[in-house]
Amino acid sequence: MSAPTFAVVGRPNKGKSSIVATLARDDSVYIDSRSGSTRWAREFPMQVNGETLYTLVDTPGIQRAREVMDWLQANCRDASQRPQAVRDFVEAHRSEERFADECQLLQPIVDGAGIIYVVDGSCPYGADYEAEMEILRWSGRPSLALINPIDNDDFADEWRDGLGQYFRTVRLFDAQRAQVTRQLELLDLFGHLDPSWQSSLARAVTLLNREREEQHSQCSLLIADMISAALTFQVSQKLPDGAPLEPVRKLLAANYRERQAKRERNCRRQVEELYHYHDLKRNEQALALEESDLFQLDDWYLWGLNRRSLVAVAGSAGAVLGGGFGLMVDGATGGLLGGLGTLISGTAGAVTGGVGAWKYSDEIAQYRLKGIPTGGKQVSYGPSRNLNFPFVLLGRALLHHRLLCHRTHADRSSLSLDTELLDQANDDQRRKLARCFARISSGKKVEEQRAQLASLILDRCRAHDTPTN
Ligand SMILES: Nc1nc2c(ncn2[C@@H]2O[C@H](COP(=O)(O)OP(=O)(O)O)[C@@H](O)[C@H]2O)c(=O)[nH]1
Ligand SMILES: [Mg+2]
Repeated sequence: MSAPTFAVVGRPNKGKSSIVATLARDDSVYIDSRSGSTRWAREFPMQVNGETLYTLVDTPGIQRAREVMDWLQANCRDASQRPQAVRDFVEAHRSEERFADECQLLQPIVDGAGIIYVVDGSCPYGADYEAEMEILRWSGRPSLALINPIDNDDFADEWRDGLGQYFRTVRLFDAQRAQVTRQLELLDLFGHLDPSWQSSLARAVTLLNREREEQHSQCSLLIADMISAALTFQVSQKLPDGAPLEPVRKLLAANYRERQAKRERNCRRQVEELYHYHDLKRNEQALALEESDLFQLDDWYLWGLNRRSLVAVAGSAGAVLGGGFGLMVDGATGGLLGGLGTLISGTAGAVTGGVGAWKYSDEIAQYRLKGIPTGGKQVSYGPSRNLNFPFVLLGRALLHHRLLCHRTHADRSSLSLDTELLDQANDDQRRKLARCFARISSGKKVEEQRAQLASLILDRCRAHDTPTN
């Protein structure tokens, strides 16, 4: 059984190529605001694991419908001859420049493709569209019409009435913003247009759902890995006796920051690949870590936990870790800068309530200094004991995932991540997350904790596919 083919047809600039990009999940489909940029019909197969589930054909815009219709009427005796007349038209005009676009778009239809007719819901309906709809009807192929609300859906109702005269099935479908569930509904609809497509498209829906679940699952592992690595990350540098500490300190912090940023970028890229985005431009500021106000407690609510949540989280993380998350020797930075001898490390005492958390609040990580046998000292920076740090990483990764899930392959704007995070977690989820983070930080049952973290993230990933309208 061969996979169905759909020809996407309509006037120039109505979003045909956008619909192809969205439904074929292909960000290489050419989309242009200039009309008439598509001159040739081009096939885009939708594949899952190498199997083609259906094929979409992007076509040039219809421009000479009236002339085509005149020819058809002049060359057809009765309604039974109409599909043949359309075939004859293509045969007779194939080599004519004047009808090149029309022949290109009618060819896949006479070859057996189903028809997806696309109009713009922000432009008024007009009788001048009727010739092209009539031609499509003459072809006798199963068809449906999509109203793409390019700027708005102001004229959707009149389009529905007009289109309804020519197409049995008419749907509003936002070519650039339709969420996955809407896309799958459309496939299901195609399955009902022609009995011979039904089983192929039912299978397509099943496989696409399965693939989506697999993508979310892989994605949550990628994010969990990124956070785990970030939590245990440390940079260090040898310091000869008598050498000044300050330059090394700066260098380490810069190195730490750069590598954390790179880890995040890699994770974003891998997640995008997972969802078949190969060419996505992304605006995201690297985490400024220690230099910005981002990690000052008062601003954290934008990214991670606010004071109240932090108290809840600090308690449960502290309970897990006992002394491991110990209070810092006071005056972290001041102490280190003031005298080389001040070793900063965790000492006894659990984080109790919020107090300990406040202490960590202004530091993303601490420096440690220890003597080495061959002389000199080893300065290290990290791993981060900042309770909010993994929440910030998670928040950013989930924002990226959510935006990715809510976008289509037709949208060529850059993905802007510099927006406020919406923290959708409740206190219970936060506590669970905090416990995972704390255990990973302290090296306790890391594999198990990472799997647990991934499963907490997976729930959030799945939720991003819940339709928003
Ligand atoms: N805002 C918005 N723009 C769209 C939408 N669909 C298409 N466009 C834009 O309209 C122009 C033409 O789109 P395209 O898909 O190339 O139309 P085609 O000529 O019919 O293939 C492009 O600039 C698209 O970005 C949509 O749903 N929303
Ligand atoms: Mg196009």
